[in-house]
Amino acid sequence: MTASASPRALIPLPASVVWNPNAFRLSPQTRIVWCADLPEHAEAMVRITTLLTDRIRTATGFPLPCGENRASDADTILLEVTTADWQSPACSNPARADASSEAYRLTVTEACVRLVATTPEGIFRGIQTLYQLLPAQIDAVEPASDIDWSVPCCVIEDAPVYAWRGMMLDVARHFHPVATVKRLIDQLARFKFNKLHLHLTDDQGWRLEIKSWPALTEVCGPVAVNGDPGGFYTQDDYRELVAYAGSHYIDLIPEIDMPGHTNAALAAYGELNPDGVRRDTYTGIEVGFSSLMCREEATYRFIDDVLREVTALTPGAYLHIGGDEAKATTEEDFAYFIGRVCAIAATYGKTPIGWNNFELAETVPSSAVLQMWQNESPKAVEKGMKVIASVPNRAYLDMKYHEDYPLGLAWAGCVPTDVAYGWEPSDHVPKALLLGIECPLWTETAVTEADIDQLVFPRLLGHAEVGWTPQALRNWPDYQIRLRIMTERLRLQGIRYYADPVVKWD
Ligand code: TNX
Repeated sequence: MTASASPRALIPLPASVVWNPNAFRLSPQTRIVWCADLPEHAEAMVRITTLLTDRIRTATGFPLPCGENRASDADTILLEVTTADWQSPACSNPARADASSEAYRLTVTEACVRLVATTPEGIFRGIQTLYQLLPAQIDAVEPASDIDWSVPCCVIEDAPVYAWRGMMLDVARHFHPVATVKRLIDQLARFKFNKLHLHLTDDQGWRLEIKSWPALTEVCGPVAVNGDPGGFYTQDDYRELVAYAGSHYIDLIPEIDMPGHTNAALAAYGELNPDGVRRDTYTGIEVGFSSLMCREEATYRFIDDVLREVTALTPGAYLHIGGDEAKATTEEDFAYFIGRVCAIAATYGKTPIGWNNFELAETVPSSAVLQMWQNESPKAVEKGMKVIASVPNRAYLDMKYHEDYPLGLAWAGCVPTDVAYGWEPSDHVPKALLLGIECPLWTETAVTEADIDQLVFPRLLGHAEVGWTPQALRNWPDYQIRLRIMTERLRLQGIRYYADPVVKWD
């Protein structure tokens, strides 16, 4: 097979790419080496180098000697973390002073491949680009023969436009096991996402073991929408997910949704209800009927315990506290409640994130983050709060592709693949306040891994580019060509994407 038989495509498109003639060819003698000018980066670089080497060894069957070495000799792939002689690529977003931590420069010549960044995280992002520059068989689980393992010569300078590029998975409406979440993390990493938000609790289910309140998962672990099988993560499972995500430079953001969306807690513990009586478990998909008691200290003892245990499992800076659709809570109670919960999050050293309308509560500090699931949020802008844009008729992965599509909901309209690609978060929030984007997958209708695949792919790839690539470089005709090439790789990996007819596939 020749290189031209396996076209290359980059998603998200880097900030700058210069293609040069000729190619670097992997051979059985190719060495993979790393170096770092700070000793604290050594451990991460060993891990990243091992990940890269294992992947290439599996696909090629080549021995590929690897280790620490500074030399970029012929037939070498060099991964170099340095702050010394290297200016990180300019980031087009003036709001991003920290952009350089994910920036990288990848230089491919006939002799060698050199990937440079100021952090191991930057190297990790750059390696995803290198995979995309290799033939598609790099993703095969069995060694492939007769492949020209070439990488086209180029100079790529790259950094993301937005710091927050996330996806949300609702595991409360339907539970999704550790293996499914890890498989999703693999894909998120390939497309340079850096956040995975897990919606762990809702009216139907409670999916994270809380040792001080065991009935949460005993009673509402097994419950799911439509009476489907449920499940929950033990704290060990959750730690495993945090570590797996972390090794892919993805932060796991836990969400405990409150004061609404809490029927699972109310069904597990009578003491959380005004009459002291446990509520029935719930398998429907209506929203807005449940509320914690906002003026009872019992509620805050519960929340303190839950957030303490969740914090102990969470190395990242953020705790998502929900706050959406609290239709069974009065406005005054809501404001009082949100203020109390933000204060609890602060005692555990975490920055709270909430959905609209939590920003309307006067008690919300301007240091809290709004996850915006409306088209705009004037109050958050007035308060100067940082915003994650999850505009539903663009970013929601659970909206149907088209009216007759069997999976998904349509309350925000349909979201075909071109719409999921062609949006710009700064049309909705001033850029200075935008942390970035998140595309939520609510799972009322997503029961199986195949359901998740079809709702997520290929739309996720469009959001990857919205979050990473400067708007001026994005265009739908060019993207369709790259998407076609990339979906071939998804197919090789067993990802059951939806071949949306709005895409020109041939
Ligand atoms: C709205 S968006 C919700 C969820 C539903 C979703 C279905 C938001 C903060 N809340 O409770 O699952 O719609 O699309």
